[in-house]
Amino acid sequence: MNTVEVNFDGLVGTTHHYGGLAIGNRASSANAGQRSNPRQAAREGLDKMWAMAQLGLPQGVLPPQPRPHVPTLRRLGFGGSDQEVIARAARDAPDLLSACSSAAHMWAANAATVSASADCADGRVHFTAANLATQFHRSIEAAATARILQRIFADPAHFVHHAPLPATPAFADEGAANHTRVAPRADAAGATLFVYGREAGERPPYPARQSRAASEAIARQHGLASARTVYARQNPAAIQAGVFHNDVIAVGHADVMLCHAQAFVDQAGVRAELERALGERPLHWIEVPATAVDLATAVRTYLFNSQLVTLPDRKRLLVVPAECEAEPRVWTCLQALTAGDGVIDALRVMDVTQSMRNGGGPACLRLRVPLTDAERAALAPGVLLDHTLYLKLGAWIDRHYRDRLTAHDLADPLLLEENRSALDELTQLLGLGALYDFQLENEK
Ligand code: SUG
Repeated sequence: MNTVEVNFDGLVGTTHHYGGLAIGNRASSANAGQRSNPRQAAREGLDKMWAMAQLGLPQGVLPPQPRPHVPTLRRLGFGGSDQEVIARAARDAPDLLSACSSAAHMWAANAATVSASADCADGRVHFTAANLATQFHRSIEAAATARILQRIFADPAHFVHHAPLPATPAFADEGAANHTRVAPRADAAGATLFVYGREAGERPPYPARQSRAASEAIARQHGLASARTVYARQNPAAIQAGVFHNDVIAVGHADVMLCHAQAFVDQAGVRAELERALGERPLHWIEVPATAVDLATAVRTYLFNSQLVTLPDRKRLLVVPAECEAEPRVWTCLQALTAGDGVIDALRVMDVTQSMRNGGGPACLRLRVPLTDAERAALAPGVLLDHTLYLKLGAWIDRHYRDRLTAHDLADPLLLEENRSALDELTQLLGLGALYDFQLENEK
């Protein structure tokens, strides 16, 4: 049984903009109100997916969600036709229109927590779509995310879907960005690391998004063995410095954990627990000291928001954001990491600037799904990227995406029509059938 980690990247939506919406996310605040380029953003994301596919890695595509999200605006009291809803929101509450237009679903690392079948008691792959309850603009994603995942991973013989956890602070859940599977042998049971920012009832003075109770609930739902499950608390100083998700300060893959020395509370204890959870099997724990890269620089460059992947020739590649190359201290550190004992063999620089300006690096854009050959064969057939689909998606982006967008443009009623016709065509390109509310309503 051959198990491979399949990355599913979120395709950027047509309304990608800089709303300054995400509390605790430095890049989102710093770039609030800047003009965005949705076409470039979507292109960068697609080119990243294609670069990974060309390395011989299976690469999946997650479709974007409808935006502006008219049903949410209606729930908030804006009435009339869809166009009137948008016009009223633009006039009376432009911040709500921005939140309901956010393309934040592109950061698929927050879409769900996914457990490999080898780790789950019933031998199936388990999914829990994240409620993203901490930030209003992201909480809108959960229902559509759950539906998209159910459509792509539809076969109940292989896949189990759990409803998002109750959307309340006690169970605030940000998905795979705070969840890491380490598994020296991908097809044998691995260890699961859940990282949380706060306990359920706590209201710390820093913006901690993930609650421990949420992670514990997911571990129960997925049937994870408690002896192989570890809970680690984020270092409050890291959260304060802008580490709003654990994947901004640590990345784990296979038998490697790469993290900053100030990632966790009781870091040595976390390491020991993870090693114990893995049993005899070795774990390469690589720690970058603050003297080499301080927290602020790690957050600015997103050094740890890298994708660590195993190539078909078994070599390990670290895919880092372009911002790392521009910062000499970080680049030196990365050179040293890859010059060593062969744990990480090579580096690849990826340009996802449009996403980075909203605090989303290469690792934020992808959801990892470990799949056996049989599970992979059970996927919806049209979502894995090949050259034909890459070309089709590129042409689709060129046809439907604007090359500039400001907060002011969100009031444009044409944007909704553009989004719907783009998504309508996309569901055909990906062979997913009617998927979105606006399509299902039209079918009635
Ligand atoms: O939730 N940014 C996202 C970035 C998510 C990154 N994901 C991971 N680290 N896995 C967030 O903070 C900004 C949207 C805006 O301001 O327009 C935003 O939502």
